[in-house]
Amino acid sequence: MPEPWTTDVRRFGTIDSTNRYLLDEARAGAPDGVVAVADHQTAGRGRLGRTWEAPPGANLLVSVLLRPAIGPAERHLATTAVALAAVDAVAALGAPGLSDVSVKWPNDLVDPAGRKLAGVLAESDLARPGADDGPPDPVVVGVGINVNWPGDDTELPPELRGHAVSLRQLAGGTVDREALLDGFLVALGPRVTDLGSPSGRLRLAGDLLSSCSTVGTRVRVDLPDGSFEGTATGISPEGHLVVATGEGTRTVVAGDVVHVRPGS
Ligand code: BT5
Repeated sequence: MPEPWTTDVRRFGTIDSTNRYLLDEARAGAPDGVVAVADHQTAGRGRLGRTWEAPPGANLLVSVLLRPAIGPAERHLATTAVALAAVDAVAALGAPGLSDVSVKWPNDLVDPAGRKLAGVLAESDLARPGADDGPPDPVVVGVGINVNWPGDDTELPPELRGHAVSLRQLAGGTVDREALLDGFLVALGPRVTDLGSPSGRLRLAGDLLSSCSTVGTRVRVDLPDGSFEGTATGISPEGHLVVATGEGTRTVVAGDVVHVRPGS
């Protein structure tokens, strides 16, 4: 069995948020390579103040502390590295039904029907940049993967019905969370190594392109100052989404993307 990326895995029964925990650890000087895993989060975070839902003991809730020596323009690739490790780990479970999971840019894992299987949240503390001669600034990347919840749509809150899916549903039976965590930590090693070199970062962007169901799709991009529509045509070397619109090409660094079905 290949080695896991780290052995510093801190386990929690109940915690507010594994991302919050590691951001605090990072502020206190914790090094690259700390992992936090929880059975239950009382304040699981999504992006933009949204929440991440998971009942106790059912799903994988894990965050990793990275200190990649990369500039702000390439920080998206930290999300990419973790999302690709999650895709790798799901595929490594080897169950039928789990090989068609893709990445919906910027931070979701989805099934072929577009239902959300997992979400990735990268947070950094750029208000407190590190000293020039200190370790690189931290980025905490958390992923929530729906493993054994929901068992079916009726278990979901109404707003998630038809929009969320679990590995259990896709595999047709319960899935071992520990095996998934082990696979994730193994898959993370080469992905994090890739973050540290220009050629590795190109590989991450290329692998994101191969795994990304957004590319080739008609999309609506929601930005803080408005929305626009176009066709997603590629991924930039920094991991950003390239969208062709009637007025030319736009590169999206951050935003919410909706896959628009023709005619909708
Ligand atoms: C995300 O945000 O998808 C990032 C989720 C990251 C969660 C992990 S768990 C470990 C670590 N610690 C944390 O505190 N967070 C991270 P976003 O793209 O904003 O999506 C959030 C939206 O997804 C919600 O507003 C719901 O609509 C939907 N959602 C919530 N829980 C879900 C679930 N279990 N499955 C599918 N969709 C869900």
